[in-house]
Amino acid sequence: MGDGVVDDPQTGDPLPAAGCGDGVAQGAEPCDGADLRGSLTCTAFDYSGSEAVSCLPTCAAFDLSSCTGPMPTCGNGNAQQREQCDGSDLDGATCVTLGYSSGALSCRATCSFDVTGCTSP
Ligand SMILES: [Ca+2]
Ligand SMILES: [Ca+2]
Repeated sequence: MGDGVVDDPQTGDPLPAAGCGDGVAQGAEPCDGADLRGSLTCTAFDYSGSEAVSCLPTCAAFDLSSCTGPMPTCGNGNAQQREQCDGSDLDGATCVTLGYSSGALSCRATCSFDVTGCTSP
């Protein structure tokens, strides 16, 4: 107490500082490593396949690259509902907004972000 470190109210032990890569989704992070704020599968994002969802290394968005099966509205060029993107419509996202330093963000045929063109921080 009083040392500027947030203590766990249950145990009194210092909590790890918030940040990406500590494996705990805090603050604005939708996910961090294996912490997805719950057990999520692709069906939660309207895919028909029930593969497991993972997290981008930047903690800025879910990694839906493993998701298969059509989304009801994927392919019409308009990112809507649970689609991260659709065709050339990236819904305003860029590599930078996803936590990368630069690069060209693209969209998979399955309407999830393709960050392979992004440069890591
Ligand atoms: Ca974190
Ligand atoms: Ca769409």
